[in-house]
Amino acid sequence: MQTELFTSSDPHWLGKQVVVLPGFVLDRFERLLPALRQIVLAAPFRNMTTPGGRTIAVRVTNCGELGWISDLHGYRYSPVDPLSGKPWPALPEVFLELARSAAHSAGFEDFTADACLINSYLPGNRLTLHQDRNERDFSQPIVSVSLGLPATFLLGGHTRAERTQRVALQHGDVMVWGGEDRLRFHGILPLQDGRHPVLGARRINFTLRKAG
Ligand code: MD6
Ligand code: FE
Repeated sequence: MQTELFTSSDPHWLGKQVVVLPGFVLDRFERLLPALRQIVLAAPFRNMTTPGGRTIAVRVTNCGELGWISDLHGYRYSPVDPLSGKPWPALPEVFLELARSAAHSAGFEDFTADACLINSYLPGNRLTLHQDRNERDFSQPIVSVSLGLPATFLLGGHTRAERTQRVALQHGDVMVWGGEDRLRFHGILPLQDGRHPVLGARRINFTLRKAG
């Protein structure tokens, strides 16, 4: 089982400032999982609504000083979980260290995340092409961690119409992107059915950001 072998291989550059670090989190997974469980107990996964009134199929939660939210008033960051009225759970040390070290591997020094958006996908769920532009400072990278079922990530260009490349993301992979690639369109194809030995029939992605 890959989670026991801690298999990782060479970085795979998809653009000037987008890189996949295969298996980068595998040796931290045992510490990461209990931290993730604690977060989800305090701030459960939930479906949010788009500003247009549609339900977002992928369920989300957050940790950190700021959490990404969406409702009829728009997409934005909030220091408070709207479900509980309380601050989001703190960013665990293992997340912060992972973010800093993955960013460093991609050439971004001194990255300090203050927000972490956690997505939970069930088979069939997809994420349509979008840009991440609710953060204040686009010079800061985003560190994205994939756990559970594999997914196909679509990496596009700076306009929605540009062609996309397909990137296979496996359990334990980390993608880091920033700089000139920070505002590229991207999405996730519908999740294929399957079962991960630890996480079951789902994929969890979390993205570490400097939002404020
Ligand atoms: C996902 N990721 O992998 C969705 N956004 O499930 C994202 O939307 C994303 O991976 C910004 C930066 C990195 C990402
Ligand atoms: Fe995104």
